[in-house]
Amino acid sequence: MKGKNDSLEKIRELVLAHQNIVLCGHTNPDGDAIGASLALAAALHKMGKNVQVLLEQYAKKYDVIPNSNLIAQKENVKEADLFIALDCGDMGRLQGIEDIFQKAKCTVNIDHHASNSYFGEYNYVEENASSTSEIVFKLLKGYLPIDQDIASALYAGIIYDTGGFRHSSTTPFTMQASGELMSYDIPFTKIYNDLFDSRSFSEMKIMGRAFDKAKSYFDGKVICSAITMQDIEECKGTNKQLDAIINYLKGVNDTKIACFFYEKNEMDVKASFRGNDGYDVCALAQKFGGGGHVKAAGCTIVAPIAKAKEMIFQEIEKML
Ligand SMILES: [Mn+2]
Repeated sequence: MKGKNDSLEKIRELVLAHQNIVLCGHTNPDGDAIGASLALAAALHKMGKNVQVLLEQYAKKYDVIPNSNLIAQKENVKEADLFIALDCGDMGRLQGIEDIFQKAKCTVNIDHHASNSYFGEYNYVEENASSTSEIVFKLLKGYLPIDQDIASALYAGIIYDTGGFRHSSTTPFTMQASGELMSYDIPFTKIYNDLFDSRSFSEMKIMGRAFDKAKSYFDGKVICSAITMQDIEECKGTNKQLDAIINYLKGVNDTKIACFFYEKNEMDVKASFRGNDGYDVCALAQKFGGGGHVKAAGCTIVAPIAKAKEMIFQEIEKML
């Protein structure tokens, strides 16, 4: 599956050569997808490009990331001369906008997921990068504009994907880049607090529900919880408020693999996984058509929760 990378120079050339540019982050966007997309969009906008960003609606905590005015509704998106997918591991992550991607004159895929399928005409995938935002920083630095808002967006993306510089994907370069971004006088305390330590009342209630329903399996090696559409409704929340739960499950002492399931709709169950050292949950997710990183991955399964869980647990048992 591994493809060949084009250079960042080549991608800069493409950006300079095109005027109507559409950017998009993955479906159900997270801090990195939003940060990378809005940062690159703002830089291109500053250069006088016509930029439109496609991002699905996201949780309020991400409002700390500037330049959301560059987000366009899908219906209003003109034909793209250049389409840049950010933080998308495969075509499936471009949910609902594959048609715009396919009609674009030129396509670029910038990402850091190990499972990336090199679906762009041009590709830059660095699986050792902490985040797509870190790659966008490299793309911009010294060549394209960076200002306080762009720096804030990139910093937000980096801290989001590294869990605040904790995950093993954090490198000396991650810290150098973040230090440099900090020098733009960004509100780093607010960014951190908004991303990691703020939530709506309904989100807190859903978290409580998920923790209450959590169960321990395989002598505590696996912690699993599941949330139904009914749970979400009873807590007056949405399924955009579930991101934080899995990390708490993983934090239970001696957990090897954490699983979190939720009902996306009547048909589909979304499964998220976290693995501790030596447990490759990306390989697990790939068995069900998903992907991600070695220690953090996910997939969507067309089955009721109980059935999805049974299928996943059959695979997990082999891994333990
Ligand atoms: Mn990412």
